Amino acid sequence: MEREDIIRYGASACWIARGAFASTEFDAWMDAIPWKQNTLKMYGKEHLEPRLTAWMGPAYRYASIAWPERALTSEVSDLLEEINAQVAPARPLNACLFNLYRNGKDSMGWHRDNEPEIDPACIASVSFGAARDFVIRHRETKEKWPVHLQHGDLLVMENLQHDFDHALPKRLRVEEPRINCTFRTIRS
Ligand SMILES: O=C(O)CCC(=O)C(=O)O
Repeated sequence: MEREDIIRYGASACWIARGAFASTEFDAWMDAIPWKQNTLKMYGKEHLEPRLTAWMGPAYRYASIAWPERALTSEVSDLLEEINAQVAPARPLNACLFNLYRNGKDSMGWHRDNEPEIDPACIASVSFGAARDFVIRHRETKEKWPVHLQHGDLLVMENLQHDFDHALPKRLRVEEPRINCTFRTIRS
């Protein structure tokens, strides 16, 4: 697997393995995941998240959304095992947040994956379907690193959650759906 560095910044790193999972079929994942659209409560108002999501792993909470523990299916366990073998994080990844962007109107705003139960040492995501731009931004300097993620790409963020935010901006010309499976280590 060939690794392309996106960021090397002190102890923080982001790298990508292009097409590492390109032989995986988009439709298989579309059908295998129990997608739902959550409502986010922010400043006393409710908003539908601009994407569908699902969770497998120990109980986890972000913003106003609480995911109960849910066992990984065998397909997800197989993918997780392959990613753990390829990335070799110090503490194995054990959970997955799934995002389905139905088209380019769906998106994810600037955020960090910095909930206390997540080990920030390694977060690894795999994308299937439409190509989309993923952007990383340094929280202080505001420098940005855009990454064009395509079907089957593996993106790994190591110790990136303290100093950097990331986002998946809208791209109104994109008509096709995209799935992103973000594997994390939930500390017990
Ligand atoms: O869809 C993506 O590539 C980004 C997903 C993401 O930022 C997240 O799940 O925290």
